Amino acid sequence: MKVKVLTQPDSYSEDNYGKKAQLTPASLSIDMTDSSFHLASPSTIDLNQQPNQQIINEILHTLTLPQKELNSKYLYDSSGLDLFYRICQLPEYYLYEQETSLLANAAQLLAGKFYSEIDLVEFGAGSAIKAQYLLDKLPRIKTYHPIDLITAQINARLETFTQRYPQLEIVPLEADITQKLKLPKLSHSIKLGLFTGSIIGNLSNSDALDFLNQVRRILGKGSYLLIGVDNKKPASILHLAYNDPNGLTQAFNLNILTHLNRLTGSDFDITQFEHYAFYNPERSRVEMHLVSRCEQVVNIDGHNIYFAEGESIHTENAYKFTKQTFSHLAAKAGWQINESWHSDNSHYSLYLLVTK
Ligand code: AVI
Repeated sequence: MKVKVLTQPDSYSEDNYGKKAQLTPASLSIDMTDSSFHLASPSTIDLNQQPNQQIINEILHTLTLPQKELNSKYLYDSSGLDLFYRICQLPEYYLYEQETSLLANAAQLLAGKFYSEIDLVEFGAGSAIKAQYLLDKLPRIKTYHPIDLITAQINARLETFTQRYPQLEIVPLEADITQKLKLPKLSHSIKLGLFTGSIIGNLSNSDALDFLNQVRRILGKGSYLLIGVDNKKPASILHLAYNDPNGLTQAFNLNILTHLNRLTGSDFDITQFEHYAFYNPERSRVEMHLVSRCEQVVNIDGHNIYFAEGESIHTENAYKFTKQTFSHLAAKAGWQINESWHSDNSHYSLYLLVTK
């Protein structure tokens, strides 16, 4: 196995909470059944960094909008990531389990579909567990390009990969997948992208379009993208998935304030905020908010942020799709559906897109 680790200084040298530090899909590709994943470094923003003025300014700006909001990237400090891993194990949070079983089916079919050598490019690779479904079944994958903000998880896995895929060349790239990416030349005749976890749902429509456009440009004409998408479904199911009775999603959401306190020295009292997640049918998305339990003032870097009782901070969107809305989005970015796999209850889908 040959391994080269590339970094992308132009995006990576920005400060740790600058534009590059978007929600890190990378951190979300985790095999909950794999006991080693906890040992790998979490692929998330380093939360213990010194705050800088740019971060504080960004937070002050979004917390003084008429609808207060926080970028969902702040959900993913190491505690947030750990809570997310645990959410993935919950039966109410069907996404993870359904996607992995679809991936196993997809890998089987792709093995009979692709007869030439393949470059596999994974956007947000995390610990590369999901890629293993493909690598196990598709020996024609000759080069694997895991892209992640931090490649520590994949690096931690290299030893296993050496034994498991002795012929595979691995070229990790440290970069934020939502920023402009520069990959080395992809030399095999089939270019296959992988983007799992329904992370596409956490992007705004325009960011999702930018992302899909960028992937098409990187992989080139005739390339494929295997992507996991969460579907529209009865609100009660979504409600349960984002309001689990164990309170893990609540803890995950509230943790953003603890993270902010550590990051900016702010004095949020998390007992004075309440997790609130609901399906917004007009926008086809689950929205997560934190609602102030009382009238209160929070101090951030010497600035007082006023909260009325019942006022919320919007912390995350998770868009849900139908085949039609997803294919429309994909088409706008130059992709069309080539194959699709749907879970038995149609709650989750995996699409193989091909460039138009
Ligand atoms: C990472 N992302 C796809 C998850 C989602 O479902 O939107 C994050 C999450 N938020 C609440 N629960 C899980």
